Amino acid sequence: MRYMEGVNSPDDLRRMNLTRLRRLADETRRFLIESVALTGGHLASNLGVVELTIALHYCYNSPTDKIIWDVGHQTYTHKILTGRRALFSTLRKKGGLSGYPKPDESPHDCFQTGHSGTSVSAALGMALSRDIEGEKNCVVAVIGDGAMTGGLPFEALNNAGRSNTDMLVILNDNEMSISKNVGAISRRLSEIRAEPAYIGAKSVARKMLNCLPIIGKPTGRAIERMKDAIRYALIPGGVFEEFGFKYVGPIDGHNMGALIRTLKNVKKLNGPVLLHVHTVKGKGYAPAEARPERFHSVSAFNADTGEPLRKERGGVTYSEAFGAAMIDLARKNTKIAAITAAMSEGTGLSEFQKVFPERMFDVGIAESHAVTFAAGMAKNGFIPFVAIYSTFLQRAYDQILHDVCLQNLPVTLAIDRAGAVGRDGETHQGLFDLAYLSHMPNMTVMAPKNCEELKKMLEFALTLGSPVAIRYPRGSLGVDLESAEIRLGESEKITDGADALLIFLGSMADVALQARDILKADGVETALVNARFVKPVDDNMVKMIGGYKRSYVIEEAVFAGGLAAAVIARAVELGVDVKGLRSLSFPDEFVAHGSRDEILKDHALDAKSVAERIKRENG
Ligand SMILES: Cc1ncc(C[n+]2csc(CCOP(=O)(O)OP(=O)(O)O)c2C)c(N)n1
Repeated sequence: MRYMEGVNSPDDLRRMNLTRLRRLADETRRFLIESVALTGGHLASNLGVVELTIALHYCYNSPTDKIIWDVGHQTYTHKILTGRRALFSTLRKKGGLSGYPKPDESPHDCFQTGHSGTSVSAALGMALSRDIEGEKNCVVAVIGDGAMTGGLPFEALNNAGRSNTDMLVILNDNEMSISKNVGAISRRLSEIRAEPAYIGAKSVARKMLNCLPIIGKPTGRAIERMKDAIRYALIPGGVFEEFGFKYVGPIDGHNMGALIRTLKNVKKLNGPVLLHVHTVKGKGYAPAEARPERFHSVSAFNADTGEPLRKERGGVTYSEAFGAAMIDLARKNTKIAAITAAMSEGTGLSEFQKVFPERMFDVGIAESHAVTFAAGMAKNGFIPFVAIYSTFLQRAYDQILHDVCLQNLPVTLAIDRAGAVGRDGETHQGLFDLAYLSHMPNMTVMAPKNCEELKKMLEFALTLGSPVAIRYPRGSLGVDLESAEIRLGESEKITDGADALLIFLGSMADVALQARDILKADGVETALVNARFVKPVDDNMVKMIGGYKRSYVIEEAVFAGGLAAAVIARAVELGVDVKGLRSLSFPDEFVAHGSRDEILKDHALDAKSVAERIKRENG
């Protein structure tokens, strides 16, 4: 029998010796590869933390002790050890296991994550409130070196370092974000890992610490303080010590014995401690070790070769079209620059990076900074395009409002993954961007119906000389239609129809066209309009509503602040009767994981449901 089968909770781990724990790590790694090969999911980050997760659950008593996983994409071993191994065939499927920590799923998931950089703040909140209550549990944040390129972890370190509360931050340093990590902190970490002086200091410190009793009951605060002092004095942790953390490390994150020994020792230190663990992203699976960025998030693949089982749904993706259009634009205009927040691959900018390295900026996982950085460039005469996923741009609300819109700067936000993103679930749905953008003065908000129209919108953005947001979905959902010239605040009529009016926004073009065809076959003639603009919304389009008994606005976003809301607001101003208007959008709630098609169907936003509703209400 595999050791894995006998582990259904962290308690089962504590009955195992080191040899068995190591065997368990091997089995877990094998299981992860085979399981993710079938379902898809995040692989490389998970393979990197197998030993660390086992050691953490061995040394800490979850859920009484709190382990907070930054981003949360690396929690598969945590899920396996906390009784969810049998659910792995349902990973990221509708109704199945989430790909991220989810308190609804298990008491061991003590904090929901999905966006990077939140763990240290949350851990500090838990630690300080614990202190007020006089409770004794431990709080641990596990954060990657990629996440440390963001500002939030440093705000938290700054706050925690002076708090003197007992908490542990584990820095899981694998030298990678999704791609190779960037920036000064990353460089400093590699220096710490490499410098022999540090290694020497570490072994001196270890010898001295070994002379003192470290296992068993503490023998008094004096010894503890002395140990702390030795450690603090001899082991340089650079920036972390300045923040007021005791720095321990770097240690090998794949050496189970060292991990357990160190965690046990660290538990005895007082105040905030940062443990620097060095791991290998993709560890133990050759294809993932060789190309960790490709195995960061994968669809189903052949476990023997690492090759994908299916090709992605055909056609050029919006991200690819964006990247290609950017190269074209940058060739014609030397002031154009591209900015990404650690997602050059995902946003389609890898090729731009090669062609125009001096005009491409990967700022790390720092979306707020990306936007204000763009504002600075724009103020200096440049024309920056900031490519960020809809869900992550939520981070930059004030920077868009206060730094870009207030100064009316020519910054274009290229908002990728807008709409229902599917398997990543609640934390990643791109359903809120219209809501957070459409009320900003000076902002123009657009959405294209296909890649060709995206290119036209990017060109059009250049002519405006003011803030622009263009939102487009994941993949290649566009419809095969020509695009008329773009004019500010003008929609595009696709078909006439006397029975009902269906206005669609960007990514819902395919659903709208299919619904129109179903209705036509049933004898219902539907007029179709491509809204193009959410802000400014087209007055003529709004006025069309007055001519129909029933009209519909369909969009891949929440109702509040979206196209339907904008249409209604404008209709009130224009005196257009909107009694017959119906909104087909997402409700005021979080949308869980599932495929995009399933999510649309569950919200009656698929072509069949839309057609049935229009027919029912117009029959
Ligand atoms: C705010 C935010 N921006 C971007 C992402 C996309 N993202 C997911 S994981 C990741 C890299 C994280 O690197 P690191 O923290 O080092 O963890 P690792 O994957 O290396 O374990 C990125 C950029 C995110 N989750 N949150």
